[in-house]
Amino acid sequence: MKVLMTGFEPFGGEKINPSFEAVKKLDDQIVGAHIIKAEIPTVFRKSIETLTKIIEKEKPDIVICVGQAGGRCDITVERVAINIDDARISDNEDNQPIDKKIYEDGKNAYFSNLPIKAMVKEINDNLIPASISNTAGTFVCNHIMYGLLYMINKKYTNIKGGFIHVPFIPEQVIGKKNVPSMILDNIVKGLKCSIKATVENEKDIIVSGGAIC
Ligand code: PCA
Repeated sequence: MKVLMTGFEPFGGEKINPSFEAVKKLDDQIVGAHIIKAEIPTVFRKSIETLTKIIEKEKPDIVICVGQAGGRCDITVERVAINIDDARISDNEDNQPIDKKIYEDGKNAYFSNLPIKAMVKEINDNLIPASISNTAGTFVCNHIMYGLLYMINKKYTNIKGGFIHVPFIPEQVIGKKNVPSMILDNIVKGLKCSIKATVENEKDIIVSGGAIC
């Protein structure tokens, strides 16, 4: 079993991105699965191209992309990616698409095919806060999640794939008021729990993870 874990380059003026910092620290072997780690440019299109090349080379069974969601207080397992780029800030190569479809021939949205509820449960059972998120935003994280699920839908139907957002780590919030953070070790543990849940749950569990608003 091969699991590809990706994190992003820093963006938006940050010096580090906790997503790749955490991915880098994962063991090479988790619950018997071989873990491959990669850093993805925080750039529209190029992010999907980079991911595609790695998938073609490594042929993973599972792909979990990870990104920073500054301002969120827990680890959020994303449910859905939508077919739109709408960038509030420029990416790392000064692209700022507004209301552009990611793929003209793609569906409006694709759902993660990871066992998202089992992932959240496993993280919470290990005493780390996590929840389901029903929006990955409209920046590069939604973009790559959509690109991954488009690829899975069209070509790599055996791959299980999806996306996790992680909070800032404490060093990023020094001097910022009322901005939550999570220590890197807990983010790493959370990712490890997600891998375990994905490897061990062919089908998702049925528990509520919904939100009223
Ligand atoms: N977070 C951004 C893009 C890269 C990252 O780590 C996002 O949430 O879209």
